[in-house]
Parts: sequence; C-alpha cells; structure tokens
Amino acid sequence: MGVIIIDGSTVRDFVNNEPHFKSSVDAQFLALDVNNDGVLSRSEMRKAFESMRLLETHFGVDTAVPAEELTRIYDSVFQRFDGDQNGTVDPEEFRSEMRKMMLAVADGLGSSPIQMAVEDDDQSFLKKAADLEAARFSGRA
Ligand SMILES: [Ca+2]
Ligand SMILES: [Ca+2]
Repeated sequence: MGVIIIDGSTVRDFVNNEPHFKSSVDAQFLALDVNNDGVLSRSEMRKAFESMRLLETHFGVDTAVPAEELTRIYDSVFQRFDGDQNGTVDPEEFRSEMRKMMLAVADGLGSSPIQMAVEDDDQSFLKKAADLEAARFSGRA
C-alpha cells in the first residue's frame, strides 16, 4: 500500500509511449479475456472497469452509486468500446478506446496533481503511468 501522485502529463506520457502503452494494454486485454476467445464480452469488460478503477476517476463515480445506475454506466461504456457494435470488444477496439479514455483523464487532471492510494499489486493504468514516470526519474527509462 502506498500513495502515488499523478497529473495530466504523467498520464499523457504513459499513453504516448507507444511500445509501453501497447504492451500494457495488450497484457490487460489478455488478463481480462477470461475465456480466452480473443474478444471481451460485456461481463469481462465490466470486471475490467471494476479492477482498473477508471470509472472512479473518469466519471466521478463512487461506491454509493446504486447497482442499477452502475449497470447503466457500464453498458454505455461498453458501447463506446464496441466500435463496430458487434457485441464484443476486440484488441484494436480496446486499445483505441483506452487511449481516448486515458487522454480524457489526462485532460481532466490537467496540471493539478492528485494523490491516489494504491496497493503494491495494483494493475490500474494510473499506477502504471506513475511507475513509468518514477522509473524515468530514477534513470531506468
Ligand atoms: Ca472473452
Ligand atoms: Ca466490436
């Protein structure tokens, strides 16, 4: 358990580091594709957002939101990811929408850093972004 501090440029650097971003997103995709069919279903995506905690930062959703409301939000997010509306999210759709979402998060953060509590094994992209920046400061990236 620790605290990371991130701002818009932390997130933007992460997204713009193409090889790093792609490998992070692809790894996330594989981990989320529980039944290994190469695409993400609606329920697989829902688990994704719960674990990545993107909704909390991007939409300002907190745990007090009623379950029906959460389901409605997750449905609308799924539809944004499913660009060709075929009912599943493939790796390209996932990557392109993750990029858009992360950049939207970056715009939202701007130059005002926020503190975020993270577990050591946190797999959220915000944690990865902070790790990348930390590695750069210490000369490892
Ligand atoms: Ca799947
Ligand atoms: Ca699709």
